[in-house]
Amino acid sequence: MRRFLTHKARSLLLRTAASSTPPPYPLLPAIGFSSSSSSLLPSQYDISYLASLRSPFSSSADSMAASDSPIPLTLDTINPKVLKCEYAVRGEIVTLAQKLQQEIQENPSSHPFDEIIYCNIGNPQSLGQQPITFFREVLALCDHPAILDSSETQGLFSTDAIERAWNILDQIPGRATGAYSHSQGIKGLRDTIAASIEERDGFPADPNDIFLTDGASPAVHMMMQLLIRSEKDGILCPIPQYPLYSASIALHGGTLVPYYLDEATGWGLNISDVKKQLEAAKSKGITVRALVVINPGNPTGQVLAEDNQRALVEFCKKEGLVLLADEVYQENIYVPDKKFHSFKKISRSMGYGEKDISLVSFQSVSKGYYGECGKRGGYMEVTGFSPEIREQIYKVASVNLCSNISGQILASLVMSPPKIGDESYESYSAEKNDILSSLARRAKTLEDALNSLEGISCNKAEGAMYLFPRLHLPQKAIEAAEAAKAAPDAFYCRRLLNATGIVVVPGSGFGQVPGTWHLRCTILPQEDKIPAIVSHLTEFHEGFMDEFRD
Ligand code: DCS
Repeated sequence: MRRFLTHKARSLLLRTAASSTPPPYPLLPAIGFSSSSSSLLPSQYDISYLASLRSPFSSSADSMAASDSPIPLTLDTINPKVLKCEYAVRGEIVTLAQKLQQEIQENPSSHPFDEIIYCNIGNPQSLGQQPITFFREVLALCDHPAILDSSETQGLFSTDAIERAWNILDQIPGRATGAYSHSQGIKGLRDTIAASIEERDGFPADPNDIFLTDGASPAVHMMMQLLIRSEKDGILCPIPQYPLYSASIALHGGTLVPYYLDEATGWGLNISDVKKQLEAAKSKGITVRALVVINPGNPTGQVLAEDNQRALVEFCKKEGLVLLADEVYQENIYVPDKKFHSFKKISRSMGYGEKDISLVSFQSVSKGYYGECGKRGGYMEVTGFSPEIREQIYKVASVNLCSNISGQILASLVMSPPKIGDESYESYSAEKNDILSSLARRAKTLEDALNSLEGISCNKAEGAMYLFPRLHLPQKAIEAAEAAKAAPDAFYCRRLLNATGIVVVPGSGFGQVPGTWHLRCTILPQEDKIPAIVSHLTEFHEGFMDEFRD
């Protein structure tokens, strides 16, 4: 396999390098792109991506002939949808960062920095954020119920954590956390989640509408699997978008239909643009089936105004589109004048019920103040689908048997944390407020620092975990990027990494208005690291601008 893949990767690399200059982002002309088009490669514009495909295999390759390999798979024969799928958050830039990290470990003076700072991914605990004590107490007790009866446990764990663990275990048949559960998740946990949604929104929620999943990602894939029949099926997605959506649409063979968020108005949503894009897609023979909205936004950080939300609900109802509402950042809001309103609450408050709109809301334990990404918990709340379709969703969920039980327990905990009067309440709220207020300060410091730099403009992070500044790059830098066969923002991010050890993701991985360049930087490094990040970023940026000044 080694030599054959190496050979094929190289030949694809050469073929790609020989092709004409590409457009800036492969999904933007997404209306009508098809698996039979020329765009079969993940990023045919990014030569180094293909180079990275062969890197693990390259050592012994050169001396071996390819054609005698018995290995059946080549890049030409695997599912082209897999080749087409891209996921920038863990893409080429991270491969480079890992290489640099290895080099620093082997020789600490090999680079002008002594650590890699991962600002590429929303993974708070990997950067030192501590888990919420109450959640972990309950998880630990559920995982090892034998200690629940021990007298020492009373002194070590809070009484409400012990009580909650008993409650949860009582809801699990045989108290067996190591057993498969119902494919939608443990019923008692779904009851808790439904009750908390009801409390959050002020409208009824049904535990039978909840599907517990291993994070929000599998839930999104499940819905794409249900919706997409062929490349003629389109999904409206915000641009910029979180690349789970473009990746999942590519994997399932559909067409991403972009609608653009308006950077000039703080990444506002203009419903007339959404309508225009829908009409353009229809005129190309695309059947648009659903609209994705991410609120608060990733990578853009905006919190939608209520009237925008109502306009989207109205639009989806009128056009018969399923509304896929990604609400995983519902706890991450940093500005006092904005609040989270679920799309379910908005639609119910407009008087629309199950019969009027098909709506899926995604939630995750990975985000918020809890940041439990590695526990893989989340759910989708599915409303407004007929019983036959619900059965089909259930069938797809059941193919995976069930989501992991710790993730299920955590999903119930984040939706139903300690309440006033519970023993843990004070310490729980202190931990939560510390994290959220620190995130707000970090967002503001980074935003101010970026805005103080020549050629960078950055909208406020009203919510979520990211800043998405625009880079107004000098023409000479754009030409240098072209010469290096990289998108200008990828070129900038690579230079930043090589100079400072800071890992950010080029805007081209999320989609952007053609001809504009951005990067995405998380606000997650611990607060004491922020001043150093700001000074390294500033120093790098000033040097970069001087080097390429027109
Ligand atoms: N939806 C959005 C908007 C996200 O940002 C993420 C993860 C997910 C869904 C899926 O997360 P889970 O599967 O863990 O629930 N955010 C990625 C990101 O942009 N950085 O880190 C991961």
